[in-house]
Amino acid sequence: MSRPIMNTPRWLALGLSLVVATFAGCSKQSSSSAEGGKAKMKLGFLVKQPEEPWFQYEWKGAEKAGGKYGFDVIKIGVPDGEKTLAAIDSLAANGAKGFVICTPDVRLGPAIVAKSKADGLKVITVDDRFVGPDGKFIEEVPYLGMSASKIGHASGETLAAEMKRRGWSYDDTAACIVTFEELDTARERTDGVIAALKESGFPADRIFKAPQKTTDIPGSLDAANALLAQKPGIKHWLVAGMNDTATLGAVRATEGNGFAAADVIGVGINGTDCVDEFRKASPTGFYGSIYVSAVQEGYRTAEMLFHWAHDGTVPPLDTRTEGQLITRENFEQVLKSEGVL
Ligand code: FCA
Repeated sequence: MSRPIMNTPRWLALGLSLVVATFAGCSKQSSSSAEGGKAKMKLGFLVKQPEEPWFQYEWKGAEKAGGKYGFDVIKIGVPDGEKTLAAIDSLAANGAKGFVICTPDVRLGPAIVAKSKADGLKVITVDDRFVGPDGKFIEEVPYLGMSASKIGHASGETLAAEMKRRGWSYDDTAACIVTFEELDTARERTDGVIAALKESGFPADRIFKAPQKTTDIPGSLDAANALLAQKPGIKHWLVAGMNDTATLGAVRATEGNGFAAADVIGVGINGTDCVDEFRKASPTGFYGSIYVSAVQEGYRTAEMLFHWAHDGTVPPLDTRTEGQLITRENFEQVLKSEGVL
């Protein structure tokens, strides 16, 4: 390399060395961290449904932690198993130290763990906990997620209280609970809703499950439509599901079947995916949501992963988050104070 430069005219050699110096400076600058000089740590944050505001807020929280501790967050949407495994390889190729994941399918857990081990990456699960071949949770992988049953209970209690406030009778009211029982956190939430309704005195034989095939609005709309078609003669509907999307789809189904907003009480979970709904000029059947902080979940999991990779602090294996009711009346205030809006 030195020979051609030695034979090059002085002006060109000077120009070349300037170019080399500039590039060296650039790359040093872009990879240096707040700690000074060292390459910035890279951590992945993989989510199953990047189109859901919930997951966008988790990313926001992870980036906040990255800003504080000086690491880069590599955000990847992983809607299926193939994309998940490819994303893990690409993280390893990019020099990442580990990743937080909400997997598209909890049964991918063993494959994700095996690939991460082979690639030397640390893994933390958020929201949806890995399940092993024996059907049990893979407990050695650190997990952070909702206190699902408790949050489901809060949703059911809200339905019961609002029904009471509206003075509806059990005789012409029924509950449509959109379920996705193959996912544990979802089943625990909807079981919690149903338990709370029963505890409030709501008749068990008027609580109907509507299983959704996909966890999006079309999936819950279809599920609720099928149920509504089978249950004529109901005047008022209580509607709930594992998240805002599940409840929103079912509320849309009640509208499509001719129910007025005043005859429907829908309660979601997440509190992040119902902002547009609350902002509508007139109230819909979507009454409230049990808000859980996605920003905090993203921040805390990314922070734990950073400490694990940086100083070897192994994260707690099971961390649960709490929820609070938001409605059209208080959502702006709560979400603003949480830094979501
Ligand atoms: C699951 C749901 C998300 C969110 C999260 C905490 O992954 O699909 O909407 O509720 O749990």
